[in-house]
Amino acid sequence: MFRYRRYRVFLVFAIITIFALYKFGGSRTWQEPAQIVDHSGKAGNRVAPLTWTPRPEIVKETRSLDVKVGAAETSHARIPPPPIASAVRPVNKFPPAPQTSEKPTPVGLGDVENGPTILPEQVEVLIEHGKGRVEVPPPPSTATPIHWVQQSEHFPIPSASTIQLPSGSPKPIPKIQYSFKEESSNAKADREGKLKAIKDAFMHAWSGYKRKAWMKDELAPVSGAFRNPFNFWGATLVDTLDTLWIMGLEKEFKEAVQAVGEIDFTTSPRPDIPLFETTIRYLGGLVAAYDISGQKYEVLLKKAVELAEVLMGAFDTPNRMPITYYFWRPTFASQPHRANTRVILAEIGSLSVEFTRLAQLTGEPKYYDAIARITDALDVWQNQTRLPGMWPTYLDASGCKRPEFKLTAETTDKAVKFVDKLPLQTELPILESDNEEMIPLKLPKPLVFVAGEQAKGNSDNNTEVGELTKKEDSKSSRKMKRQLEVLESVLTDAAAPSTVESSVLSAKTSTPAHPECEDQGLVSTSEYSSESFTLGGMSDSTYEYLPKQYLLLGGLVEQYRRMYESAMDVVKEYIIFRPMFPGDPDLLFSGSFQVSGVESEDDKIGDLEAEHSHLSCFVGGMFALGAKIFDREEDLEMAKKLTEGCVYAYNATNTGIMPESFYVVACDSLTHCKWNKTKQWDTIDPYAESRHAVYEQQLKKYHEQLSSASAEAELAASATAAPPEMVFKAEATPTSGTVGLQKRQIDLTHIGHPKLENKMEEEPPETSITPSPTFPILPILSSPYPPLSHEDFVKSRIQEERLPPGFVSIRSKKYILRPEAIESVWYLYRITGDSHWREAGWEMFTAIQNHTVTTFGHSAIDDVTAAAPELLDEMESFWLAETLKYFYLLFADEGVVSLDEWVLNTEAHPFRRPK
Ligand SMILES: *C1O[C@H](CO)[C@@H](O)[C@H](O)[C@H]1NC(C)=O
Ligand SMILES: *[C@@H]1O[C@H](CO)[C@@H](O)[C@H](O)[C@H]1NC(C)=O
Ligand SMILES: *[C@@H]1O[C@H](CO)[C@@H](O)[C@H](O)[C@H]1NC(C)=O
Ligand SMILES: *[C@@H]1O[C@H](CO)[C@@H](O)[C@H](O)[C@H]1NC(C)=O
Ligand SMILES: *[C@@H]1O[C@H](CO)[C@@H](O)[C@H](O)[C@H]1NC(C)=O
Repeated sequence: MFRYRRYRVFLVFAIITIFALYKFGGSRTWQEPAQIVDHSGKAGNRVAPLTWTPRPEIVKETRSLDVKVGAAETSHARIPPPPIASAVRPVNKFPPAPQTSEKPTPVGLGDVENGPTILPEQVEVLIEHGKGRVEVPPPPSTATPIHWVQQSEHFPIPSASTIQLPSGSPKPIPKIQYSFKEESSNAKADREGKLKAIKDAFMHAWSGYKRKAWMKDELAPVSGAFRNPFNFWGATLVDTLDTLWIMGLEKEFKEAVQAVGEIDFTTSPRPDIPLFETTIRYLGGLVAAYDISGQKYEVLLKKAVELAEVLMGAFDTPNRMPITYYFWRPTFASQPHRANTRVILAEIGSLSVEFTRLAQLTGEPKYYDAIARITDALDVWQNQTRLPGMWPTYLDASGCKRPEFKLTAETTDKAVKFVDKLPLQTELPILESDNEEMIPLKLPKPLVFVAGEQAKGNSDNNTEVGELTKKEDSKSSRKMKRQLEVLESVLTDAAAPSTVESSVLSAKTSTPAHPECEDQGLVSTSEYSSESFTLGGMSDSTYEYLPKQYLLLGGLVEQYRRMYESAMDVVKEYIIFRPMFPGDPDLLFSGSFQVSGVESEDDKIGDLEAEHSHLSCFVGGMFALGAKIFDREEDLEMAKKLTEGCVYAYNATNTGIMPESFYVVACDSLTHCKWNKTKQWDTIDPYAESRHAVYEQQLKKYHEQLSSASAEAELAASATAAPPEMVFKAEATPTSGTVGLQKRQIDLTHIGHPKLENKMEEEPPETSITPSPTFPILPILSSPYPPLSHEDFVKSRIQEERLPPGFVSIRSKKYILRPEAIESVWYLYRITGDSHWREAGWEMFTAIQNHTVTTFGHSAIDDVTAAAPELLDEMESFWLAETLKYFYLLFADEGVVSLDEWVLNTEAHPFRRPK
């Protein structure tokens, strides 16, 4: 205690420093209180700062285990597949119309008559993809399922300011599809044979789903088990509806539509709804199935509206930017929230076509308003990002700019008081978060400081709950962040004492007050950390939806064209690159561009990362579509080379399937490039020189130690008259010509390679001065290993990683049945009419079919470079919704889902374009 007091000043200073660093450098994820919008309808009229309201419910609702559970273990108590007619689950009530004056209904009430929807034998576990994390729903015995309840909005849009769908007749848009000629009967027979093979593959997987996972989110295609990562609403069922129709499987379609009628979108064992995935898979699936089947199956639209009403709650924030992981249960949803300070671009930027089509079909403008506001916000920000024209993968959507933190005498005083109140071990509260994703997080008891008074800790049951976005930082940094947030609240409160007092008084609780926000638009998550700009994962469909939304709106909103064109001009300059491969094929890849937060000296904006990922293979199709509708001829040439890049990457591996993500060497120019092996080798092994330099140093030191040890030994020997020769046994020769890599080399060159890591376990040989009874014990000396030569190193990397020619490394060797490559191949075929694309697509199909087919369906595989990859027992809903649909459409008559009549969302769901 005494020492603690003595070092208090330093501690205070350190904390303030850390805080300041954090404040101006970090990103924040908490939900902030909002400025209240007057409920009487005077939008924007600030009344009082809200207090930070506790949300105690969630923490009880979720239990989580960090247990690895094989898929097979999840399959207990499978529900039998159809007949559907006998499974009489009550169809849920159509959600009530929005009622602004109505108080939220208490949890679960009004659904009692329906009984629990989770039956004891239905207890299932939810597995997050690739994480092995398991979430257990609340015990079914206690379950009266909690239902979503229509909330009155905290931040309503006055009906006069609702953004309306554009009116007027659609503008003429250039024809997209090639004018196909009549085919020969030979060609027709060949094509139909292929079409049948694809349809057979589809039926194989669809029957497996029906038999083993009916109405579950996903089939586990090897074990015959199932998973429910998408709210237990039957993701595969809904996602596949329109594929059934397109393939002419009318009986199957009707059966599936009937099952859709039984889905209850107002409840789920999962506490949050992933807004983006739910929109593209479920909402898109329902709306497209309704559209493509001639708008005759009303239940599809009814269910789409039921779901959309739930999702609309996520948009009830002060700036109307949605909460991307929406905690829908009434206790939480009824409170005001802000959008997150760290949001993934694609998750906020690609909701537009689904909500727009729903608005068109229902005539309800609020669905269009919801996404038009996001477009407007992206539009305003587009030319002000660090790479103007594009948006970074992460952004702050909260709309809340924190007041500047100023260090004053008073602030320091508060900090001193804060430190005094810390537990004796001077540790800030340790916060728990034992899961990576979507699990509510306990916040520390808030500490409140009122000028001149003692600190009050909150009562134990007033635990705060925060949300975590997916793909968060590491645990420890998160913990640090939370601790600093507590501090921040203390310090910023101190900076505005009157606010603290008044809000504490008005709330009559010990909930901490928060500083008011200044309004702001979409901004970077942090001023100083680096940002990534890409068309790949986390950004992709935001760009993809710009031309698609233009089409869906009949060309009546120029904004989408403008945004697309200014983005693509930047993309062509910074993101698209030509990869260097032996034989100099003329291909293009879409990589990513890293912009650091610190200004560089040499005017460099940032660095290209020559990565190519399967997700970014959609780019060719987008470029081709944009080229046609916006009359950008040059883009069509790029589209061909981009799509050719993916075809090339498929053909490059042992399986004939492209890996999830890999690195290559980028050429300096898009037009000229010569294969340079030296350059590839240098990229694979950039540390050869320093590796040798370190070795020389170590060798020098070793010899020095050895001779000093020898000298000591000699001294000892002369003192004891022992024969001095013994000493020289110590000079063991270092082993040369080692095959494996050793620790020191790896330390420098390690790039996360498990197979090499194993070799590090071998200890280097040790030489020591052999002690004799008359000798003093001398130090043990290790001789350094000679490092691998540049050539040996590179060759062993290429061999061990099975790197195809020209590859530098493979970040993920998986193939998880993704559609993006065949998607672009299909667009290119429909747009250019070149049969080359059909040939390329058929190669892809046979390769995928050969390596992924299982007893019950098709499975993701672990390693596309292996001769016989392992099956991962996963079959995402997009396999039936997208991948097989695009394969089918490639060989179907070109009039089926013509691009001049339909626009497809990012999950391959076709919406009818206005005529
Ligand atoms: C928790 O809150 C309830 C009322 O909300 C109160 O009666 C109880 O004493 C509190 N528990 C603790 C530990 O403070
Ligand atoms: C952004 O910049 C592009 C190109 O410089 C321009 O065409 C576009 O109009 C700008 N957008 C806005 C909203 O200023
Ligand atoms: C695929 O790769 C092989 C070599 O592995 C090559 O001979 C063949 O021409 C390639 N096919 C295409 C279509 O590029
Ligand atoms: C090949 O790459 C190396 C290393 O980047 C470079 O020094 C060399 O000049 C290149 N050779 C040619 C022919 O461009
Ligand atoms: C797929 O398998 C068939 C028959 O086993 C074989 O003829 C064909 O070459 C394989 N295709 C690919 C791309 O692996």
